[in-house]
Amino acid sequence: MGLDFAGKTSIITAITKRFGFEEQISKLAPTRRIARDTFKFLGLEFSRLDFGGQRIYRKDYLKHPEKFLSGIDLIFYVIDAQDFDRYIESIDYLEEVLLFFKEYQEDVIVAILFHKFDPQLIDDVEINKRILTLKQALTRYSNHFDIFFFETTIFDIKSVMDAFSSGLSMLFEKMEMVSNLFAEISKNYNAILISLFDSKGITLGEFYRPHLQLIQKLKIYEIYLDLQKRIISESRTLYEFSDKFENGERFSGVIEVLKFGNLEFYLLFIIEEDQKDLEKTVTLLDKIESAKPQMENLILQIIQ
Ligand SMILES: Nc1nc2c(ncn2[C@@H]2O[C@H](COP(=O)(O)OP(=O)(O)OP(=O)(O)O)[C@@H](O)[C@H]2O)c(=O)[nH]1
Ligand SMILES: [Mg+2]
Repeated sequence: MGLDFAGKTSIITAITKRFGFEEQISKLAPTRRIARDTFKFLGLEFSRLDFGGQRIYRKDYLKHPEKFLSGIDLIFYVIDAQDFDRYIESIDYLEEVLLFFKEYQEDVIVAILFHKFDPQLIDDVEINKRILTLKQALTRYSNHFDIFFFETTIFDIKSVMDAFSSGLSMLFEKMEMVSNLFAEISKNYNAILISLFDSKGITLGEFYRPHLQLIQKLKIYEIYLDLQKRIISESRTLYEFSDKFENGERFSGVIEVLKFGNLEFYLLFIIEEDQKDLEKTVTLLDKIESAKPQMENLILQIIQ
């Protein structure tokens, strides 16, 4: 939900396509009423509702909230972070939506997306200040709701996928286990990153080496997206690779496909390369690969 032009349909398009969505997004028309679709995650089917945000639709939803809002488990509320002039209008709408949930159904999870936070704005003082002020104003809802904030932009697909994955993971308490386990495992491998994705690229859990730079995360994610495509087209279950960051630091990685019935997951493991002793790196990769049954066991516990 969110005002018209906030970027809701763009976000859904980006999440669904993941590649080459730019052209489609540049031509989106305003959503008429509610656009519904479904997607699967961990074998469960979810309904997704894209609430057209034009004023006349908003009025309608708020007039009969029980008809439109009942049964919703998770809201992604999208705010156009660049449009300062409409912050108040956007918060007013959010407030009215939350009022319904406060009265009738308190267990909704609310993810607030400060969207259109485009790469060139990351260090912009003005927008950062404005977003911070909004966050402070919104924390008063945390007495009643689980409320979370994200900065997103379609120019960084990872930011959108992260917000979506985090939102979904809040519906699955056990998913916390994955990230906790990865943090534990990482110590034995000098890991730069360990991530578990479903086939649509939703993150089930991840560990990053502390202080890993954003640009390095994005580099890894890009490689991952590319290799995942290749794994599917070549029907592989394992892919090893080696690459380097802009600062010259080299890393080795392995992607493993884990299958459960018709569900598929992708485990991405990235470790530092030991330049002086490459044999050590190879041994580590072998160790990771031999831990596959353990990983499968863990995922089985989560999806059951
Ligand atoms: N700069 C920038 N523009 C974006 C971003 N995401 C979406 N847009 C643009 O914002 C405009 C509105 O996007 P939509 O996704 O149609 O907005 P909406 O929230 O679905 O609007 P309604 O359907 O009317 O409720 C489009 O021109 C998009 O190209 C972003 O991250 N950054
Ligand atoms: Mg729309």
